[in-house]
Amino acid sequence: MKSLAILSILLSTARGVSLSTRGEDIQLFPADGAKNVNPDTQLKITFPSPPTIGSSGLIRVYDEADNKLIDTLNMSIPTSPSPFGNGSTKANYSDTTTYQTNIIGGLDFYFYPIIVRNNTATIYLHNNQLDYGRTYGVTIEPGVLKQGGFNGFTSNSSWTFSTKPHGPKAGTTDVVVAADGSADFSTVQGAIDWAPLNPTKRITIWIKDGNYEELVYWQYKTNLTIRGQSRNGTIVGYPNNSAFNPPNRQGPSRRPAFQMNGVTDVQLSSFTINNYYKGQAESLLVNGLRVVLDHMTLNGSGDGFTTYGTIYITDSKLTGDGDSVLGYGSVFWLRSEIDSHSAVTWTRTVQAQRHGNVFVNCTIIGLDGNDTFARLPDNTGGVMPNWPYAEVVLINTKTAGIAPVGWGPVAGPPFDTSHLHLWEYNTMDLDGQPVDVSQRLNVSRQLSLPKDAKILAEYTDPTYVLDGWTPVVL
Ligand SMILES: *[C@@H]1O[C@H](CO)[C@@H](O)[C@H](O)[C@H]1NC(C)=O
Ligand SMILES: *[C@@H]1O[C@H](CO)[C@@H](O)[C@H](O)[C@H]1NC(C)=O
Ligand SMILES: *[C@@H]1O[C@H](CO)[C@@H](O)[C@H](O)[C@H]1NC(C)=O
Ligand SMILES: *[C@@H]1O[C@H](CO)[C@@H](O)[C@H](O)[C@H]1NC(C)=O
Ligand SMILES: *[C@@H]1O[C@H](CO)[C@@H](O)[C@H](O)[C@H]1NC(C)=O
Ligand SMILES: *[C@@H]1O[C@H](CO)[C@@H](O)[C@H](O)[C@H]1NC(C)=O
Ligand SMILES: *[C@@H]1O[C@H](CO)[C@@H](O)[C@H](O)[C@H]1NC(C)=O
Ligand SMILES: *[C@@H]1O[C@H](CO)[C@@H](O)[C@H](O)[C@H]1NC(C)=O
Ligand SMILES: *[C@@H]1O[C@H](CO)[C@@H](O)[C@H](O)[C@H]1NC(C)=O
Ligand SMILES: *[C@@H]1O[C@H](CO)[C@@H](O)[C@H](O)[C@H]1NC(C)=O
Ligand SMILES: *[C@@H]1O[C@H](CO)[C@@H](O)[C@H](O)[C@H]1NC(C)=O
Ligand SMILES: CC(=O)N[C@H]1CO[C@H](CO)[C@@H](O)[C@@H]1O
Repeated sequence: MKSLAILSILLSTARGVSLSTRGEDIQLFPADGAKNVNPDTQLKITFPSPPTIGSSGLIRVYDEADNKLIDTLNMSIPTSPSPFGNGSTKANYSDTTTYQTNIIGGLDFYFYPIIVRNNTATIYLHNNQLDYGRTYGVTIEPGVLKQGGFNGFTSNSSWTFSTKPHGPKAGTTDVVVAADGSADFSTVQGAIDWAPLNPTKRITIWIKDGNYEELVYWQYKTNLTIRGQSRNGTIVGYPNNSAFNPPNRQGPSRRPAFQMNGVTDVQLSSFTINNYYKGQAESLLVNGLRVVLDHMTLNGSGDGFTTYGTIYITDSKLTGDGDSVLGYGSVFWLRSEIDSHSAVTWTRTVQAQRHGNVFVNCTIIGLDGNDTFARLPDNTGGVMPNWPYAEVVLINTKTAGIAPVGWGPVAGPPFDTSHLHLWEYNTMDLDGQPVDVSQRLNVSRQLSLPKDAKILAEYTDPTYVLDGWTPVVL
């Protein structure tokens, strides 16, 4: 039996190890001595009451075979220029401070080395440091976590575990993620990192119900489906926003909880993505071609969902705090709901792209009672032209909480509004009764039959909206 500095009794249980310290228990995950652990595991310590996170001390992971230091988390390093996500949202390029940094899917992000939820401290090692077929020992210096008599693990043999001998076999197309470590991967990112770039057979990542608090990012992968066990039960999320992860000098946005960049032929189905921060904080950012979202729940704040490329969304729900769809993409929405404060979308269609956000048989709820479908504000103090080709088309939309003006503000330096497509056909209240559109913004337009039959036929066809792609929901 291994010795634990702080412990008088060691009790093994099936799922963890109960460690009695001054009459209090802590539980370790993976359990001390656990075998067949996934290398993407998080480390969890559950206390009798919530621990506090210290501002100094090291967490270190050693390879037991050769005592090689594999990973270090240094709690003296500040998390981010805005560790609570409430500071400046602008990049400060003269700031040379080192912050807690993790490379996720090839991009650097600021991250929390420890997150406490309820009584559990989850320790996030740097991604992709652990390997298959190894035994690791974890040390935690006093002061890293404070609760009761907990004094860390100063011996590198106090908390050890062994990883699986190997990962999924070559040629595997379906893998399962389970937060409790019982499947192929323990994190969504771990499974995505494993997925090959250009598989000739579609890869499906199945996520078992559970709470996956992790920042997810990947780029350039194709032919990939990510499917939750159940839409409400499979929850992936992270507290992140443009203050916590301000823009980098170059490269993609870093503020979403879940982001895919430069992907093709990807489908997300039946799970929930949350961003737990307010501000400019996407739940999801999609930059991709032929991306399907099906039975998804997205919960973000400002710019709650940002789009680039071609996206087909069906039977899904987005909740956001304003500009809830930041829309650069061509997106066909079917039977989906958006609940939003302020403007539901800021759509930035450019002329060459032809199509923006087209909603068919959707529901749009303004959460303040006076919100608008879309706005085109002056974002640059008159420096930049507005988005004169912005397209937002609502066909058979049920609404509540939308101001009588419906659209706007459309602002900025005067521009030719004749190319705007702020169009509605048959907008209804939640009971299906027509709404009064007499006070709509003058640059918006009501479509009607028979005059607009051709437009309506075109805009109810996803292939027309999505640049010739006919989406198939797998
Ligand atoms: C780990 O502990 C063993 C036994 O106390 C010791 O021999 C070894 O040097 C330690 N390794 C490290 C890296 O601290
Ligand atoms: C931990 O970070 C602090 C602050 O940056 C630094 O002074 C210290 O040297 C670091 N410790 C180790 C072991 O790297
Ligand atoms: C951000 O939140 C922290 C913790 O609540 C608080 O101490 C700090 O004053 C806040 N900063 C700003 C700029 O509001
Ligand atoms: C940017 O960072 C530098 C160095 O930390 C600091 O002196 C300066 O006040 C920061 N500027 C802003 C606008 O926060
Ligand atoms: C924290 O505890 C509450 C109340 O028991 C529970 O509803 C919630 O799911 C827990 N949160 C996490 C992240 O486990
Ligand atoms: C993607 O997977 C499907 C089905 O497994 C396969 O038919 C198709 O050829 C693959 N696509 C590419 C581009 O390899
Ligand atoms: C999922 O959660 C939503 C919102 O909390 C609720 O309205 C819905 O009934 C739930 N669905 C299921 C199948 O539990
Ligand atoms: C979305 O997330 C916020 C912040 O965590 C939370 O307050 C809100 O209840 C969530 N909304 C939904 C619809 O889940
Ligand atoms: C939208 O709903 C109407 C009425 O239920 C239905 O006839 C139509 O086929 C639906 N449109 C699409 C694209 O599914
Ligand atoms: C819209 O309603 C919100 C909440 O009731 C209120 O704070 C805001 O001033 C209103 N805005 C307008 C333009 O009426
Ligand atoms: C819409 O109304 C505004 C003033 O409310 C006016 O300046 C503008 O010229 C009008 N645009 C069109 C296309 O009628
Ligand atoms: C809004 C929110 O959930 N904020 C949390 C983000 O995560 C940090 C780190 O765990 C918490 O301290 C915040 O409360």
